[in-house]
Amino acid sequence: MIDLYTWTTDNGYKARQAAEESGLDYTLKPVNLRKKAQFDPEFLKISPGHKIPALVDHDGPGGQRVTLCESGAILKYLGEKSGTGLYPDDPMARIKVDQWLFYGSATFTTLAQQYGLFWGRFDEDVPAAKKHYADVLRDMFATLDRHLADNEYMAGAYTVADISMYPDTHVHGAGDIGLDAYPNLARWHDAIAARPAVVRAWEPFS
Ligand SMILES: N[C@@H](CCC(=O)N[C@@H](CS)C(=O)NCC(=O)O)C(=O)O
Repeated sequence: MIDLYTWTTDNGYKARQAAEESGLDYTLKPVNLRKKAQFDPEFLKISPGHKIPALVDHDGPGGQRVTLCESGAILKYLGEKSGTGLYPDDPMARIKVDQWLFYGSATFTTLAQQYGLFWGRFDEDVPAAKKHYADVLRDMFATLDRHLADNEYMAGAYTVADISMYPDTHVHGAGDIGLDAYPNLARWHDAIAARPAVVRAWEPFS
């Protein structure tokens, strides 16, 4: 059984989507970031940098207990453990999945979060930063749109690479940036949004 520590943020939804797609048994453990629950000493043992998502797998490799943080590592772990092809076995297929999974974790979400910070959460109005991150987000949307013109998904079949970029595309595609200028990205987004596992992953905590 897996305990999945998460909250209603982009990285949190990535982990929930991967857990739902994996078909593995898991228990949702909400970590209320508004109440600073990520600083609970017990949670810090799992996620030393006080960030969701994180997981505990009580039946990891060799039956051992595994703790893991970082959404990219969690997506890869769940994809690999599930044997569903979400993280493929074929070394050639993995190379491109890794490329886009790292892009999603290290570049896309990290920069999209700065857009969200300056446009939605910063008390001070900083026009230069707002313009910079809006340009950066549009450039990343254009990058994905060009790639998806010739590819159904980011790296062959539907994989954790797609999961790593869906939440920020979903959130910002519904906002001021929109998806109208990015038809291939919109097609990809809508196909993923329709997946039953994705619908379940975005349901409110019960
Ligand atoms: N690189 C990390 C980033 C995780 C992250 O930024 N988590 C945020 C929510 S999306 C968080 O837990 N923030 C709370 C904090 O930093 O105290 C990942 O991909 O998992």
